[in-house]
Amino acid sequence: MSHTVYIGIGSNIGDREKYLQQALVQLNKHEEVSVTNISSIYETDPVGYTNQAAFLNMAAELKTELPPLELLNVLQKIEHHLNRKREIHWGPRTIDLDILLYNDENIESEKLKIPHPHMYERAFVLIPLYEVNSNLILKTVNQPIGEIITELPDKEGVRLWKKNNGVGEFGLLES
Ligand code: PH2
Ligand code: MG
Ligand code: MG
Repeated sequence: MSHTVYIGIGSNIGDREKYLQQALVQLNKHEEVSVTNISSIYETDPVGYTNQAAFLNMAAELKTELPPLELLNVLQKIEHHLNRKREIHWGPRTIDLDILLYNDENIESEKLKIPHPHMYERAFVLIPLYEVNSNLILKTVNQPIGEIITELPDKEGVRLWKKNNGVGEFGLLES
């Protein structure tokens, strides 16, 4: 059975767009993962640790046969491959790949929490995610995603940077 997964992607070091693009291409190349929808790219003010450069953020929908921890492992390998260093908590990074939702599952392990525990308060996560699937209902708060976004305070920190013109964007369908 194929699982439906939503991920958040971010970068604020170096050629940010290229890191997003390479992460998606590498994910889609994996035999047991397909990227089925992507958002536009947004430029976003840093949240949490604010003394760092602006991020590019986006969201993607995946279909995969992999169970959650194996998918996490694939994402971490791609982060490593794209030169991710773990230094400051919430600090600058070439690439960050976060699992937001995995089907409707709730997972609470040391390595992985799904739904992503901070996603409900973050406009840089929810605005791109809404673009990927505007029908999502976030079970933990039992609210449609559009309603949560309406109530979010910091939306002006999220600005459309490059509009997505279809899933063929970023060369995803080329390999
Ligand atoms: N990621 C963080 C902390 N702060 N701020 C923005 N704008 N975008 C991010 O992706 C981000 C952040 C930790 O993962
Ligand atoms: Mg993150
Ligand atoms: Mg992360």
